[in-house]
Amino acid sequence: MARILDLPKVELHLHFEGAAPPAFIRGLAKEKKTDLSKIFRPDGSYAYRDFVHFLSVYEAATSVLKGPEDFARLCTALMEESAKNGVVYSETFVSPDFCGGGDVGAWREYLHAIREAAEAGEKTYGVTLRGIVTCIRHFGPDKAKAAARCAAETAGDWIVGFGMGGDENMGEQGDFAYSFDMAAEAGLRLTTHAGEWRGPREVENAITDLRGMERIGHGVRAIEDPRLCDILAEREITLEVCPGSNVFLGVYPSLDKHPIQKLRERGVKVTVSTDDPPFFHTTLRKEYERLAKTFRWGADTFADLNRTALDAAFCDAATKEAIK
Ligand code: ES4
Ligand code: ZN
Repeated sequence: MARILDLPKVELHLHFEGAAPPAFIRGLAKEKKTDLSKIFRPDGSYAYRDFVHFLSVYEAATSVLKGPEDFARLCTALMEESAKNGVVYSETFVSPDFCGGGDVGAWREYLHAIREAAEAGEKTYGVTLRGIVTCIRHFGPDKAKAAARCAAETAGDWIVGFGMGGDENMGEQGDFAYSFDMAAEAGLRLTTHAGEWRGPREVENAITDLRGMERIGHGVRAIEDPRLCDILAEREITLEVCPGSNVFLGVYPSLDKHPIQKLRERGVKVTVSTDDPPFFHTTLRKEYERLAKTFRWGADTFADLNRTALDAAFCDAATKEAIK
């Protein structure tokens, strides 16, 4: 098991604010004299009932992250935690909606602070971090356009992708085509959350109604449609699978019922990530440990998952080469 847990890991699906430990958020709330007691349980963990409530608790927690400096501190905390888990490369979802409200000038200031922390963190912790600008589906297509504009203006060696998270039951993937097109034209690579709460049609919509989709966040419910699995396999669309998140939120009742193994067997490219680790009481090491036990995966399987993840990473070839 130690051989598996100590493997160098590549993580592709990690929400920046969702990586904030509850103690970190409580500390900021205290500094800012904000009462956040209703989002914490007596044991100090985040308190929410279901996914939609999770999103509102997430937004409440994020509300105490006020300026660029707070996001820089969070970046350092995230990288320290990633390093503890043996992560060598990580892509994280950052949202202009939480960093200046979609204003390009303000976003640049937040991004500058985050990047400075990421560069320092790379030296201190040996983790390479890249950003995926992420719009939030339940904020609607207009807010998504503002996020895409921020993404397009800052596309480059650090902001490497554009994505969408949020409530999958709100609107349709195609409502956001303008934003995804704008991001793609700026050279950004694309991913979107799909097939977590809605079924396989949502994954199909993501790859047909949005041009150039290369990865899908979650995407696990594609397993319900064998023909769709064949298409994903053939097009080498990579799923950013977050098994612990899916089980914690009740998408599947337990890990042994999770389709990650079946997706692999069908030839779909899958990777493993944590989503919002402290919210789901997980870490990447815990994910590996549970997967190894449940599916009897050995070090070779995990090495394969990490190769797939590095192949599907949105950074440039030189960065990948330096990680190998
Ligand atoms: C999410 Cl917008 C957002 N933030 C954090 N986690 C998420 N999962 C799905 N959407
Ligand atoms: Zn997610």
